[in-house]
Amino acid sequence: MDTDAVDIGSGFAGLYALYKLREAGLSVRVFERGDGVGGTWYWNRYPGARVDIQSVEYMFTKFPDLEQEWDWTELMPAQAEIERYLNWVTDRLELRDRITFRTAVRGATYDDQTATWRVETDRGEQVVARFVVAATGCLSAPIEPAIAGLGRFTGDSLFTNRFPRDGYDFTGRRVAVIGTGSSGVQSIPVIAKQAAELFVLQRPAASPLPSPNRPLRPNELDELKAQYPDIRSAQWASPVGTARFGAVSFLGRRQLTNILDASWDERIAKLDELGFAGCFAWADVFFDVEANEAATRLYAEAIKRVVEDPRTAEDLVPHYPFGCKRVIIDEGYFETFNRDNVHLVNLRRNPISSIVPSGIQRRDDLLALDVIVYATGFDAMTGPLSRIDIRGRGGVSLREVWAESPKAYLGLGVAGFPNLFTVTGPGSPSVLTNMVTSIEHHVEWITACIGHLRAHGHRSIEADPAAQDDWAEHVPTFAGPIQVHPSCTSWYLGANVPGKTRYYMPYAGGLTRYMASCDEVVAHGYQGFVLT
Ligand code: NA7
Repeated sequence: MDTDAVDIGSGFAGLYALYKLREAGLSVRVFERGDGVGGTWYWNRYPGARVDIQSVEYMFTKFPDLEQEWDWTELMPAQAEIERYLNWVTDRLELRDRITFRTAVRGATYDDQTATWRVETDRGEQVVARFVVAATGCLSAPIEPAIAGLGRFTGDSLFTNRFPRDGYDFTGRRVAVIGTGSSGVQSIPVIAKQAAELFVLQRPAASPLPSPNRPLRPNELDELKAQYPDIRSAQWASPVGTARFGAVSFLGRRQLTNILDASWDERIAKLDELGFAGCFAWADVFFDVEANEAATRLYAEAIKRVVEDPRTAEDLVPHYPFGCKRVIIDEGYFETFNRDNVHLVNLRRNPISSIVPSGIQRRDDLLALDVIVYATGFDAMTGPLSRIDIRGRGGVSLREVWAESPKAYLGLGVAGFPNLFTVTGPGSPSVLTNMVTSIEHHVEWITACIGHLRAHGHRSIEADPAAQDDWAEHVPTFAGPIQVHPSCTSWYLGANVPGKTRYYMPYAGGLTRYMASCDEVVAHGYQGFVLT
């Protein structure tokens, strides 16, 4: 063996895995395809990129000394500040020299005889390790949009999920943004301020809520730092790993009134009081499709209050249940459509036919452009690993296994793939919680598991297929009628990727309940896993 463990990726998960495994006495090699740390926060450097968790909670929670030294400047930090934080942590914890940058893992093959993995990189290096920790992230496999002629455009093509490192100056240019998920919605207001003309190419309308972001006030951070121990305890007791909600705080509050029991005037009064959030601050909206539709009608009213052109306002109303997709926060998204240089292009009415050298050909017209920005999303949760040629026992391909059924026991391990840990795999709560808190939990569980194997002389651990099936059946039971609604094309369901099995991948039962399940598995001698 060349090393005890290979850790793929150096975002929050990869860095923490490296730290914990090294602390546990393992030798670790980390491969990172970027030339810096940060993972999601390295690649997604598009204008306006920002997290929707409060800064003081979107950081590692297990370093009481270190956290006192780091100063956040905003309530919800932007990409650059998070990337700086992760670089600072990397250096403070002396992690950088274990990371091989600009090197992607291309394949990994399990050898049953030796219970080891042979990991191959795109630079031709081969490393044999007992364990592979896939800290590959949930949203790191970009989708190439299935649009004819993609490579033919002679202007600049940009992708939000691998945006140029030095930024891009849109000044004076005719720009199209394709996609109105988080990446589109966050970047559009910023690009609109620079571009000569901006065309927003919308397939489904977004349903964002205004961001409460602001600079932290003088002394505010000092006061928060003094409360860090309490904040951390509250985070770990919270089902979503965050105690100080921000953007969507009303979602966490218990609502008493049903929208379906309220008159139109009462609904409007809530809108007057809370703005966009008033559309969803009702008890029944997330559990009942009819109530959700009523909330969307109120949302249409909220849009009309902001967007001056009636046809644009109408086109911005979503046609799927609110909350089935990832909730988005925005900074001035709807207001942007009042600018003279911004044009909403409704693809439902007039779809894209192809990309042509001069721009985008739609069924009924040609958009002449200088720049196309693709904000078209990711093959979430399974994509990052399916794109690596991972071969488990008997040469079985993880890509093929997951193509049929994207499952992992506790989201952490897959039957047939011993000693491979999937830090935030399908079946983990990860993306429905504060990612950092979940990552810390998952990594600590994995580290303790490896410690147990070593202490008891085991060579391997592997999910039992029956336990994995039970877990895979259990996971979607927490998703309600809104999350799995037939009109929903969310990446949670894999519905944004043509041909992907439609299955609600993340565990929606909450982090605390999930942690209890993980503890129980351990208490019963790693029940549901086979140890050899
Ligand atoms: P999302 O949320 O998956 O959004 C991608 C958007 O791009 C969505 O509106 C898609 O429409 C649209 N899309 C995808 N392909 C096309 C084509 N071919 N033509 C037109 N429109 C298209 O990705 P984001 O990067 O914005 O956000 C991902 C997550 O990152 C987010 O949820 C946060 O957790 C952070 P569709 O819905 O597929 O019809």
